[in-house]
Amino acid sequence: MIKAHYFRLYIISFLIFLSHVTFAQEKAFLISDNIAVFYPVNYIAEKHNPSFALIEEPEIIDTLPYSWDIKVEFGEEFEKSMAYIKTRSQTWLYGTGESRGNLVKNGETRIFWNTDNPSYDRDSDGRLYQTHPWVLGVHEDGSAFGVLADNTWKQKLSLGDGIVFISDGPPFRVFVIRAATPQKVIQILAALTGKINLPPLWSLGYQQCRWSYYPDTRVKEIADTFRLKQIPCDVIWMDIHYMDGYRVFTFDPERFPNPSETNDYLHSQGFKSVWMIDPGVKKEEGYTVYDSGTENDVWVKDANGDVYVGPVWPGDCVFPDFTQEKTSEWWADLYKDYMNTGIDGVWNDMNEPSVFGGPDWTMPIENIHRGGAKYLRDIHLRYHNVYGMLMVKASRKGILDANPDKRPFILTRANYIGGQRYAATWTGDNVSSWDHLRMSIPMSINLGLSGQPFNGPDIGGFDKNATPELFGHWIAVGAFYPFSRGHTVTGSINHEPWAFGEEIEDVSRVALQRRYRLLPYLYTLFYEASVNGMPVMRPVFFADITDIKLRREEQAFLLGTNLLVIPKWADHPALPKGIWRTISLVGEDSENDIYQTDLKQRGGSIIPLIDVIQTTEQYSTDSLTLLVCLDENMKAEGTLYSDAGDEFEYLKGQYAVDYFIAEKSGENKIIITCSRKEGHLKEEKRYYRIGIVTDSGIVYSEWKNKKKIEISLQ
Ligand code: NBV
Repeated sequence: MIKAHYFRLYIISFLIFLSHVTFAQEKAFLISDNIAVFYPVNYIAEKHNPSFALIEEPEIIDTLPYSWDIKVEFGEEFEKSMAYIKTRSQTWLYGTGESRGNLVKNGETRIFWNTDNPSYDRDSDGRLYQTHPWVLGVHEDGSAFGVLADNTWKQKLSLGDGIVFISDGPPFRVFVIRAATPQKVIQILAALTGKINLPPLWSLGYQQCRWSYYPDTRVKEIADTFRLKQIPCDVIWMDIHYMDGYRVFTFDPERFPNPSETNDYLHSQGFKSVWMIDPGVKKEEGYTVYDSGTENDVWVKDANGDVYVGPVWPGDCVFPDFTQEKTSEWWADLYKDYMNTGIDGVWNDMNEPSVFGGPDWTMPIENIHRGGAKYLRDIHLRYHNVYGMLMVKASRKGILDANPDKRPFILTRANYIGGQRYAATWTGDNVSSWDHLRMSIPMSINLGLSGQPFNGPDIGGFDKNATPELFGHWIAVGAFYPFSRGHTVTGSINHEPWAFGEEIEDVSRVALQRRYRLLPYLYTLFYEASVNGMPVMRPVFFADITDIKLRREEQAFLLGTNLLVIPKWADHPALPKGIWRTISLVGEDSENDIYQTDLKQRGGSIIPLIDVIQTTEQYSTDSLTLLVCLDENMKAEGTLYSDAGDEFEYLKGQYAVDYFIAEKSGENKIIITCSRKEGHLKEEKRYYRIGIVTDSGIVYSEWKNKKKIEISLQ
């Protein structure tokens, strides 16, 4: 109640504030047929850095044509810079990155100020760990646009009447994208801000975490239990308790006396390991990371020019100033010995940066970042929202330098739009509650609609204890998040798939077996994301952009274009018209099962499956099941991307895109043809089994070592 009251007051004062401002539209240019950039008249280029969001500075091709209908007007008031974009009355708004609440963002107001926000309730203004000053708009007819404020400063976004950005920084430019479909807008955003790098295949497997598994024998026990219970899993995570007194790049001599041996053990059981690194470095002479950082003069300074000191886990800490190139190089170098212990992936946490007891739970906005050849010297207020992004950029470089032949995997909590180029993300410290389970779906979809396809929440919920029922439902859905990791807070009950009794253990096993069977399809979606920026998890309305009844659907979601995931608890979900047939992947009967999500395959599609495996180390497409769901014309098609899984040879052509097509061949017969479309990967002698998806189940053929397979339909 109180929150709602304050929110109303806030909106009223905001509207009064806006009524004082006169907006003026200024210089505008075309960058391509679909992209325009708008500059306020008082834009001073020298006050801006090279864009953090964009991969490169785009070239202007023309002035804005008169017909361009989505315009940006600028204003300034009370030392704030503003941009306003009028929207049509029937416009559905999405995006805004990591945000709680509904899928559709109309009417929302929020602050972009990366914030350590446990349980998402530290503030009522919607701030979370990341900043994506980006809004996707969809008109009634399905045509769409996107608005990107190229601005790192603390800013407010209001979606009450049109789209309004109000920034604490100097006047900023705004990019506007227009296209026939929202899918196209997302692809153009990706062309501007970059795509994910193709992740290692293992990072698509299920991952198990808690704050924290220790000592090393407990880590092994968790790994062994997965194998013993035959629950598929690829990664075990090491949270902060592995460090020696929370000093980054160290290992506790008692809990983890021999990290290489721990990693070797995990590897021998087909697991990878991910270990945490935070930005705060313990201020302690004699600690090599602190000493070398001090020697290299890498720390953020306070307003008086002294090294800024703020408390985090290890006590008093200093913070690398990643705006200086030398700092990023120094930081990257730290990963060399660290990765040598056999660590596979890195988890950058607390990188808003979070400072205990600091103003807004971070460092003072007057702190100084010194910049250098590339970036301006300026206060923290300018750089706060890109601190995490700059950190993961440097981490990625270090990890790549240490293991040049492996694809880096980094998970980050804080980021900025475009940061998908460096790291995957999760949605921070959610709660073991039904609300947060439900909210995880629109959160994840909107991150995907903001350029970050590789994301997911903590399965089971982080804070508090999950109940068996909640955990069962969460893992049933969580098996289909792009990033699929179970995690929980220190002091909570155990949250592993077997921790809630036999029934939920079975539910978890089936859910994860379904994910692993779908890996060829999932890996192909990640490949697509790395090529054109399309999200892996998509809103249902992408299935039919003309059907406005789908625009608010946020319980069900799409994986790619061919698979619809409908949680058991979805209440009257709005589903797309046309042929969508339920599929069973491991013998589950989702119609009668009380936990497993309903999976529906789109008519006209072919989905490749492998058999159930326990780890992606066993991944092979030598035997492939093709689920063929015919459309009304008895046709279907699908693709499969393959490569070696964890190196860069694919960039030199060592990959394959296979194309499958099913077509009618005479009365009651169809022919499935498999052909290689792209890539130089050596063709294996592959065995295929065709599964024809019907309304009453899947009818399987024999395994055949052929590229053309004829099937008789009953
Ligand atoms: O490192 C401990 C936790 C971690 O488990 C969690 O996932 C992060 O979001 N970390 C935050 C710091 C403590 C938060 C209370």
